[in-house]
Amino acid sequence: MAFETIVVETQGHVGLITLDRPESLNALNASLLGEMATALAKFEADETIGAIVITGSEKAFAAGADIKEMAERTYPGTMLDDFMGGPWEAVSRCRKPVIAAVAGYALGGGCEVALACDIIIAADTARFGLPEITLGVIPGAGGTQRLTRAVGKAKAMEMILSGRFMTAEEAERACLVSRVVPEGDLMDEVMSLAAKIADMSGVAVMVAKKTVERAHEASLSEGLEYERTAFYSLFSTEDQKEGMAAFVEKRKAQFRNR
Ligand code: DAK
Repeated sequence: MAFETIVVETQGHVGLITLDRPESLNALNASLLGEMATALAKFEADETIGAIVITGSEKAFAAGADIKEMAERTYPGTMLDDFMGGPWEAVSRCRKPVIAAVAGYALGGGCEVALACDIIIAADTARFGLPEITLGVIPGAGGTQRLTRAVGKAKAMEMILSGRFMTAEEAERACLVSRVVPEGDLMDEVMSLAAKIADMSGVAVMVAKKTVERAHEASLSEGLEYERTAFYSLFSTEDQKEGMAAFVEKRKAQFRNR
C-alpha cells in the first residue's frame, strides 16, 4: 500500500513507521493520522511482526496536531464529526508492543503519540512538551492523564499550564523516557531493542504488556491478582515449555507464538 505522509518498512520481525511530513515538522494532520492507524492495523494483523517502532526525523518526532488544519474548527463541528477521534487512539489500541524513537520535537499531539507508546527511547536532542495552552486549548489525546501518571502532578502541571518543553535529560530523570542515547545511535538502539522483543514469545509479550498496563488502572491487590492469573495462564503455552526446556538444555529458545 502506498502512503503519502509516512514511510512503512519491515526489518526482520519489526514493523517501522516513519512520520514523513518534513515541511511541517511532521505535524499530525488527518491524512497522517489515518495512514498511521492503517499501518498499525496492518502490523497488528501480520503474524510475522512482533514489535512496532514509530519514529520521525532528526528535527522532529512530531510538532503536534496540524494547527493550520485545526485553526478554523468549531465546537459543534468537532463534536459532530468526532474530530479525528479514532485514529488518535490507534497506538493505545495496539496489542503488540510499540516503541517511540524520539529525536527533536515531540510536542502536543506528537508528545501524546509518544506517551501512548509502550516505551520511549529519546535521542539527546529530544524535546518534549504539551504547549496547547499557548494556543488557547489543552491536550486532547491523553496528555493530561498520561503525562501526569508518568512524571507526577507537579511537573505535569508545570508543563501543561506553562507550555514549557523538557529536555531529553530531564525527561529521563522524570521517568518519561526509558533511555537517552546519542542522536546518531537512536535507530540502531531502538531497532535492536525492538528485534529483541520481537524474538520473544509473542503470547508472553502480549500478556506482559497487558499486565503492566493494569498497574495504571487497578489497585495493587487487583493488579497482583491479575498478574498471578496471567502468569498461570502462560503455563498453557508451547512457548513456556520451549523457553524453559531451552534454558535447561543451554540453547536459545525458538518461540513459535503457540
Ligand atoms: N502544525 C502545523 N504546522 C506546523 C506545526 C504544527 N503543529 N509545527 C510546525 N509547523 C510548521 C511551521 O508552520 C513551519 O511551516 P512554514 O511556516 O515554513 O510553512 C514549519 O513547520 C517549520 O516550523 P518553524 O519555522 O516554526 O520551525 P522552528 O524550528 O522555528 O520552531 C517549533 C519549531 C516546533 C518550536 C515550532 O514550529 C512550534 O512551536 N510549533 C508548534 C508546536 C505546537 O504548538 N504544538 C501543539 C499543537 S496542538 C485531538 C487530540 C490532540 C490534538 C488535537 C486534537 N483530538 C483527539 C481531536 C493535539 C493538539 C496539538 O498538538
